[in-house]
Order: sequence, then C-alpha cells, then structure tokens
Amino acid sequence: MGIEPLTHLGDLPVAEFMRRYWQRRPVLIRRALPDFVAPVTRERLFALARRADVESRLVTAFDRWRLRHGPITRLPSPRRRRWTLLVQGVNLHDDGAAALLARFRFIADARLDDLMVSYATDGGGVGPHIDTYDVFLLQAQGQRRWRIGPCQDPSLRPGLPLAILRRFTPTRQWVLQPGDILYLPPGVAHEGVAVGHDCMTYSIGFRAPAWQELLNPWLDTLAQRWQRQGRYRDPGAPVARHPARLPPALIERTFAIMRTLQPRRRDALRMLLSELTEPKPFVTFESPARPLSRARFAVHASRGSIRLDRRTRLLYAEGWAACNGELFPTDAAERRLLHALADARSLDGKSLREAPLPLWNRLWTWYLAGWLHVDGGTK
Ligand SMILES: [Mn+2]
Repeated sequence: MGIEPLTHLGDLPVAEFMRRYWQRRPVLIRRALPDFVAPVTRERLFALARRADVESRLVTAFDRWRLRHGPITRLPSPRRRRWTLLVQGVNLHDDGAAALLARFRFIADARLDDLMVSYATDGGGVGPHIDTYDVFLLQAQGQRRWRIGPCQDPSLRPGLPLAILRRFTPTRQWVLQPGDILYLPPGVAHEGVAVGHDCMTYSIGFRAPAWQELLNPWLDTLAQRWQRQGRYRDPGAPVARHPARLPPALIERTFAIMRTLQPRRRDALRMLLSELTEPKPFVTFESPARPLSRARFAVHASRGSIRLDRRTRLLYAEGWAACNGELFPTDAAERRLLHALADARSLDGKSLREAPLPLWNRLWTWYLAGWLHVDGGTK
C-alpha cells in the first residue's frame, strides 16, 4: 500500500547520488524513471490553474516578459510560441502527483517542498535564474533544453516582473527527453527553454530552511514567554569612585539572568517539528461530509486501513511529534504505530487493532479534521 521510494535514479543508486551529488553538484540522469508515466495531463494542469486554491503563474515572452498570477482562466493558444504556465504544489491537489513525490522519500520529509509542474510552448521558459532550493527537473512530456552555469554575479535585470539574471554564462547544456532528470543543487544558474510545443517539466523541489525564517517564530515566543518580575538591586554597593564606569555587579547579574534563557535540545526539536509541519498558505482540509461516529470509525479502520491526506505533514522525533503544525508529546504505548503511520503514510487495520486508546482518539480527531481518511473495509 505505501509507495516504495526509488532505490535508483537510472543506473545510479540513490545512496551514491546522496553521497556524490546531493547539495554538491548538478547531475544529468538519462531515463532516470524508465517506467515513468506522467500523472498530470495538460488538461488537468490547465484545470488546476483555474482554481483559486491553487498557486499558479503565467509567464509570456511575446514582445516582452510578462507575469500574471493565478487563478488563470484564459490561456494563450497552445500553438502560440513563448509562453509558460507554472502550477505550484500539484502534489497537494492530485493523488498521482503525490504518489510521484512519494518516490523521492529517500530524502527526509523535513526537506521536501513540493511538485511544481510547468507547461510551455516552443521557446517558452522563465529566463536564466538561480533558486535557493534543491530540485529534480523531471522531463514529463516533450523536450526542454537546459543550460546551466556557475553564478558569478547574482544581480538581476532591472524592471522585469521575474527574477532574471543580468549575466548568464552557460557552461553545459542538454536536451531532456521524457523520463530524464536534471538535478540541481541551490545556487546554480540555469535556464530551461521548451524545444517544440507541449513541453511539460516537473520540478521536485526540496527546501532548506533559512535560519532566519526558522528561528524568528521561536524568538518571538521567547520574548512573550520571558516575563520576569523584579529589578536590579544593589544594597551595600561601594562608593562610586569612577561614576561613569558600569558597575561590574550589574554586568554579572544581568548576564546571570540572560544565561537562564539558554534553550535546551528539546526546544530545538519542538520548534523544528511545529515549523516544518505547518501547512502551506494555500492548504485547506475538508472534513468528511457525513463523519462516522468514534465507534464506527474504529470498526471501519480496523477492518480496512487508514491513510494520511496527501496534504498532511506528520513528523516525529524522540518523544514528540507534530501534525500540520500541532505539536504533542507521544507516549510510549502509541509511539511505534504513530511512527509507522508517519513513515508509511498509511496503516492497515490489522496493526491498528493493537492501537491504544489515546492513539484512537488522536486518529479520530484527525479524521474529523480531514487530515486522514479511512479506506476499504466492509461496511
Ligand atoms: Mn529554477
């Protein structure tokens, strides 16, 4: 039931990929996914772009660069050259796309960002640029020419609606065919241009949290949490012979109080879990229309199976876990099953029969919130 992550990209074992290329250098892998069938058709993609809950952009380069944000209800003709449609987070809206992304779970979920699909007509692209993300550029349909090079100068062309590099000196280029993958670590300058019409590229993106983004919410809570009564006192202070000199006792006492703020390892763990499971801004969950009662839920689930919604982010570490931004301590009795659910993103009914009561309660709450679903089982 769970989707097995890839063991190889083409002939390259993923362990070797991680050792040699991940975060280090670009690599082109021909026929990386030999059995690859594109899960998202052009029509499906265009339909997604029309929706208000889907993040999409239309880039045209007819006379000059133009950018429009979604929802995109009218597209140029697929026979017109030099336009491209980009749809973000396709894995959040499409099971086939989510399944494709799951094959890249040889990399930790904490690093996974999303699957973006771009559709382009002949000559279409978004110009030379750099990304802060690791990306697998998987050619899904048609052909695209990628040119890459070192980024010596990150300055951008002024006055454009897109981030396009002022200077781009490509050193390597390839034309990708369906099933080929080009992996790029962050910071490599690149440009992809469709060769012929009906070009579709899937960008499987991996985020690296910026320290600033990650730590800011924690620093804010620290400021709120840190309430302390009282003031500095100095009974018995010596006569100030150098009145402008800061009293050493004031420095010592202040430092002693600041030291009490030292975070513990557990604080880092909790911060990471809640930040990295926070749903993306566009994500909403739908509760079941006619929810099962707590008892019926347990019956259905233990006869069939449960699976996490494709939008749900569930991460765990040590004695803690977080689901969609909600942090909780896990108790020893539920831990094994909860971790199994998080790793496989599904659990069969047989293993659920041993689930302790607190875990059943948790699962039922998640079911009511639309975070997980019950499958199969007889009624
Ligand atoms: Mn890019």
